[in-house]
Amino acid sequence: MPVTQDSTAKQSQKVDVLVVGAGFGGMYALHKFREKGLHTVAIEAGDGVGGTWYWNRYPGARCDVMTIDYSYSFSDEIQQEWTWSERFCSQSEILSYANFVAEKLDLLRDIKFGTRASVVEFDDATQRWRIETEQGDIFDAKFCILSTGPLSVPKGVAIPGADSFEGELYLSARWPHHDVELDGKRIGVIGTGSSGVQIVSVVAHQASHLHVFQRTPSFSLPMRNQKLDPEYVAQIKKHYNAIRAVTRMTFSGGTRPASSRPLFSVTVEERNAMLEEAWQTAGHNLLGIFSDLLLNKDANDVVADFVRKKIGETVKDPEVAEKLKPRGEPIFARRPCLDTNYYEVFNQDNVTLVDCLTTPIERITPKGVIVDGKEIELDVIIAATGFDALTGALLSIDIKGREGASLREKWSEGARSYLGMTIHGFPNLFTTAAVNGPSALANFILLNEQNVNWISDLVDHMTAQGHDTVEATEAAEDRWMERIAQLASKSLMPKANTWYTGTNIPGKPRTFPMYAGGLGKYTEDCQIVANNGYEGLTFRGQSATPTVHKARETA
Ligand code: N01
Repeated sequence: MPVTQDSTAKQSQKVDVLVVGAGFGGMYALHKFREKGLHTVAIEAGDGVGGTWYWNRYPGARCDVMTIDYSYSFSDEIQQEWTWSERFCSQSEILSYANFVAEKLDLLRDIKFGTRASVVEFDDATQRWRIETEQGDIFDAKFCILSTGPLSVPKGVAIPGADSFEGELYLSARWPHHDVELDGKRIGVIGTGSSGVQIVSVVAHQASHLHVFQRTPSFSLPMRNQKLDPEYVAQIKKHYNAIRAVTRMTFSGGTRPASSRPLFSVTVEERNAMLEEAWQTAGHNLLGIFSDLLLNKDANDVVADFVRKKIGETVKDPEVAEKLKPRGEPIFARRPCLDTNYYEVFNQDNVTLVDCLTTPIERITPKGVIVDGKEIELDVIIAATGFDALTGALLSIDIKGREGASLREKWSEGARSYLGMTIHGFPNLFTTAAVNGPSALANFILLNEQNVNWISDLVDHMTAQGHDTVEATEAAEDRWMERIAQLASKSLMPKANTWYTGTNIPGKPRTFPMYAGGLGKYTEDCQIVANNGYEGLTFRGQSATPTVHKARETA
């Protein structure tokens, strides 16, 4: 594809690797490729590192993966130097960690902040990528790595009248960087996914009155957060590398329990005791104490009933409790929330639950929100309405591959790629922790490390063999997509209307575009591809004819 005249007129910066995004994936990619001696530059739309933790600074923002797992494992020095204060850390502590790593690795000098990629275009003549930014930069790169994150494009407030609101309106995923005074205000929170649940649990104690606008209720489990005991931290640090070696091969990429015991293999009394223990110690353990909760609907129903019972026991008003109980979708098919006293706040006199399933928000007015024909007056609206997930950030960029082929067109019926890292028709372009890999189903930091390491090994292989470009074959991509579909077909996760399936965005094709076999199995799949001489990839050298490495049938 010849580059446009307009573009050629501008001065471009030539690099070996251009990384888009400076969240945990982009930061590690920058470090890894720079360490190889490749001239690597990252661009980042925000004004700092941290990705999701840079943007999502809403009240109560906290990670639902344990901190001992949710941190880089590639550097023992970083592991030993950094000490987490809590079992599940706050956004501000995670952002401090990202900045600590950026400083430690001296990353900032090669990141261009406030810079958003707008066009990423392959030049067939030079076999290189041209990356244009909204700010007018042009990069000319041999490799382009898109670490744009699965949850980085907020859905916004698609409710009529939102622009007319005269109070303060905040998006949870674009929370301002200045202090927001919420004490004593009339607040409305729209959305009850992970973000909304965390916000509600905090602002209920600040608001003069809080209205929670809930459409689909989420299952929320008690986080049971706690300060980390120094002796425990010392033990973790002593054995960190061994712990990481194990967690990398688990389903989630974390140290939480993962049993091989099906739910109906124990007596009713035994399973009730196990469910109760998980509820009392750490709600996220509920997913791991039995092996079949994502596979067997009857087993899943038992856990869903258990959580519904807990909601009923916590919320005093039976009508409110009933509305808070999720029904019609398996538990864990919608990502479960982890909370601190979420259900308890509905016992407060200053908290009202508005059931938007029976009485949807009709419109937003200058003074508040109209529901069921009545205006609820508000000073502040917080929209925690979710994201155009998995594909939103990639498709917000105009990506054109060989012969001008458009990624938006290629993905019009759903995202297609190989291993969630490389796309047929888009040579030397890589995605990390992206769609068609485990993505948000796995510990995001360990997954990013695995992806970047795999891509790095592939680039080493190309250098050794004298190859200039690499891309997935169409056949390998087809087989990988069959594997994604086959794994999803065994799981209950595709059965809900969520950002997992794309149904939260009107017009988006319904798919389940994540690898549902777990991080460990995925890592094995990627390793097999490498061990078999990078099967399923086509390499081209400057003088050589294309070398196609045929993919085997995946199991
Ligand atoms: O977004 P969501 P999120 N009127 O899509 C509702 C990660 N995360 O930002 O389902 C009324 O889950 C919508 O209702 P419905 C985590 O992976 C992690 O909360 O469309 N309601 C839903 O209730 C998570 O899964 C952490 O019926 C409207 C909500 O908005 C992912 O991010 C913290 C509406 C959106 O929920 C996304 O979570 C936060 C409307 N017009 C996020 N439009 C942690 O690590 C939308 N909704 C803890």
